[in-house]
Amino acid sequence: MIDERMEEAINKQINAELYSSYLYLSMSAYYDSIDLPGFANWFRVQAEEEKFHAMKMFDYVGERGGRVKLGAIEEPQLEWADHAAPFDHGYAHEQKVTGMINDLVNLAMEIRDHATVNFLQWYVEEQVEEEDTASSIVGKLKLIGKDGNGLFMLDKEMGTRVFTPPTKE
Ligand code: OFO
Repeated sequence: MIDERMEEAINKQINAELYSSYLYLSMSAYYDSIDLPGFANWFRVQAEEEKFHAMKMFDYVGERGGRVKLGAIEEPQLEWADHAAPFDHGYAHEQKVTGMINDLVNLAMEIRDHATVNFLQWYVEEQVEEEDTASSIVGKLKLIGKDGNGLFMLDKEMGTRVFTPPTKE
């Protein structure tokens, strides 16, 4: 049976992951509105990934005899200053999420919930990847600057991303 404090903290994180999904979906809509369909696709796939992160926790709470409690999801930002801004925002957001995951691990350690410490390792690794991916696109966008051809090529590349659910373990 999961400790009540852990249950509550994971429930909050489920909300945060769903918010991430909502935020990235909003970025997808923004890119669609400025005619960068590849970027829009990339964030739509990213939104799916975030939903997967939430559902993995959703299942875990159930497996441990806890109760999932869903709360309201905050309204995401709708507009950004330019085509590069959502990636700066996304990178900063992922760093914030890494902090949240670390806090969850700290709590699990503090209450000696080894099963949850173990479960959360998947997220610890996932956050390394999430930050790395976001920062590398931020870097590419800086290199491209105002070069229209470069942006066109990157948009094309981003359009090829497809969602593949990560393996369960
Ligand atoms: Fe769920 O990793 Fe991004 O937010």
